[in-house]
Order: sequence, then structure tokens, then C-alpha cells
Amino acid sequence: MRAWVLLREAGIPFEEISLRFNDDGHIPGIERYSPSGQVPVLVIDGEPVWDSLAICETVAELFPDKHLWPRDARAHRRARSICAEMHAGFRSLRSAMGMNIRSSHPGKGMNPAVRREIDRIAGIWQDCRARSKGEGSMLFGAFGVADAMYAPVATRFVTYAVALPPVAQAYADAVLGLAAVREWVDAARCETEFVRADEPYA
Ligand SMILES: N[C@@H](CCC(=O)N[C@@H](CS)C(=O)NCC(=O)O)C(=O)O
Repeated sequence: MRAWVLLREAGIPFEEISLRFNDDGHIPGIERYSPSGQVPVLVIDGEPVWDSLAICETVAELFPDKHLWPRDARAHRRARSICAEMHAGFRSLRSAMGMNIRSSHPGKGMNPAVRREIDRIAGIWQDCRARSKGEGSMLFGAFGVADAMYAPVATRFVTYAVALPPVAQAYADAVLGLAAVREWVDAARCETEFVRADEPYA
């Protein structure tokens, strides 16, 4: 979702190849595209770039005019840090509240470790919005890599009906309102595949 939302929301054309997951979460055919055996992978001039953060970094570099990182150097460093924190962390949340746009599991998956991570995410969002001083509605004002990286968290908070403080909720609503996110969510709701490995609460 992250790489797709970044490209789509930034208006960068790409060809999408959709692969099906097995019940155990593996992806037959992925070896043709991705050395890691995982998605997402972006093939540029026949060469793969894999891992969502690497793809986002690459896209931002290839399209400097899109300003997908904040222009201000200090804000850029903060954006990098919160993206890395998202990418490498929040493991309790990710495992207890797996991403599942099509389903609704209010209250499922909550435990003290997940609660702490949700509070940390809400804190990051509130801090970014406070520093943006009312500019735009995204973490650093205008849409960028950080918003793409946190978009799947916003969909998780809907699936598991996680209550957020008002500023964090306003940001989640803004992300969910992005055209690219709405397009992704609408497409996810139309899916019919059931991947056992991703459905602990079904
Ligand atoms: N850190 C990687 C994680 C990629 C990842 O976990 N991909 C999962 C789907 S979301 C996958 O390809 N699973 C198939 C497998 O591991 O066999 C990223 O952000 O791109």
C-alpha cells in the first residue's frame, strides 16, 4: 500500500502487477520480480527496488519536483526518522492488528504493548501536526513519504476501531480522505481472496 499510495497520490504513472498470496502468506511467481521474495517491488529499467522504504526513497529521488520529503532540512530529518521508526518498529501493533481493510474487528488485538505503540503513533502525529502550524493536513503540511508510510496504520485504526485523540484522529481522517488511499481502500473492499495467514480473527 505504501509505495502504491506514494506513486498514485504524487501522480507518477506506473504499471501494476498484482500477485496472489497463498494461504501461508507466500506469493507464487514473486521470484521473477523480487530478490527478497516479498512485495512491494518496483522494477525500474529492468532493475528491482524492493522494500517499501527503499522504493519511497527512490521515487522521491527520481522525482525531486514532487517534493515528497519536506523542503526544510530539519523537517526532512524528522520525516526520515519517523519513517524509519514506522518501518522497523511497531511490531506488537502489526502482529496483533494485522492490516485488513475488508474486515471489521472492533476491540480485537488490543493489549498493553499495542496500546503503548498506538500512543506513540498518536504522539508522532500530534507532534508533526503541531510543528506544521496548521499548514495543509498532512504530517509535514503537504503529502509526502511520511504520509504514505503511515497510511496503513490509519486503515488499521478503522478496522480495529481504535479511538485517537482529536488531532491524531483529524490526521487519520485526512490520510483516509486522500484520493489514492480511497482508491486503494475501495479496491481492497472488492477483493474476494481469503488468506488464512492474515485472518487471525476470522
Ligand atoms: N519491510 C518490507 C516488508 C515486506 C513484506 O512483509 N511483504 C509481505 C506482504 S506485506 C510479503 O511479501 N509476504 C510474502 C512472503 O513473505 O512470502 C517492506 O516494507 O517492503
